[in-house]
Amino acid sequence: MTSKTVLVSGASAGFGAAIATRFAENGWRVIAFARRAERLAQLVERFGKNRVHTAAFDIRDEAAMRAALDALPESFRNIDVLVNNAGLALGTAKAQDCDLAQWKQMIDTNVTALVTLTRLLLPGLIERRGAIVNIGSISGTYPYTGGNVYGGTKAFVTQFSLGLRCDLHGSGVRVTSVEPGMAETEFTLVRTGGDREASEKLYKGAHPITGQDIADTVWWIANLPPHLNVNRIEMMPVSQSPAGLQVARDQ
Ligand code: NDP
Ligand code: 8X3
Repeated sequence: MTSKTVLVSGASAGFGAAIATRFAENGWRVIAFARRAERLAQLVERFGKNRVHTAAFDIRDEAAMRAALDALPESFRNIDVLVNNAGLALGTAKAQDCDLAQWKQMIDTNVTALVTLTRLLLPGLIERRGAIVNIGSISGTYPYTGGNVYGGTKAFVTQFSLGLRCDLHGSGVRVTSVEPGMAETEFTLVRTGGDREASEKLYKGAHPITGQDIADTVWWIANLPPHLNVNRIEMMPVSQSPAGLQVARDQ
């Protein structure tokens, strides 16, 4: 059993819950962040307070983030691995029809909160020659109609991850951007404002990526020998592939 510590943002559902569970099952101490306290409490019920520490707050709230980090119990303070997973897509409308407030929420969550948490943890990660795993998306590489700002935030995550690699050169800190395609989580429920039918329809018969698949990947990355850095991983379900360009013609 290891005595290492991982911090997982967005650990109340989907990828984050699966990642937190995988690390806790394998003896790591897990710090789990998200807004829904009752979901985070399930991790504590399962693994106990010595293994899992939770903090329920909105990751867009920098003061709350700082307070949560300041309040970490002594045994959880030495974070070895940061998994920047909290994030969301809101809406699928074309840019010209989008709600500006939703765009700002995606940027605040997927970009601003991610860089804030990273910046606050960098000194400790450098001290411990730790690792950062950022959850990007194929939407940051392959644009699709209605992906607009969501895809933009994920392109940022990929490029920020690569930039961190440059800045952390020689520090021993590893940085990986994990960029999944279609995965069945609460993602589409959130994106559609709770439309369960739309969510089920999207994933039906597609054999999408699962939270377990992502947990396997992050677990593998975190446990690689210290001389190896996986820069980027792009993954899709076999059923999904990129689909070409569109042409608007004169009528
Ligand atoms: P889920 O909706 O299942 O989980 C999202 C997690 O992020 C939840 O734990 C949620 O917690 C947390 N979160 C969202 N907003 C906030 C906030 N303001 N403050 C704190 N926590 C927040 O989706 P996924 O597991 O699919 O998504 C995880 C990551 O994976 C996201 O970054 C997403 O963009 C990315 N991704 C998802 C793909 C997919 O197809 N599912 C594919 C590629 C990437 P709570 O609501 O309790 O706050
Ligand atoms: C989620 C994958 O293709 O729905 O990031 O944007 S996709």
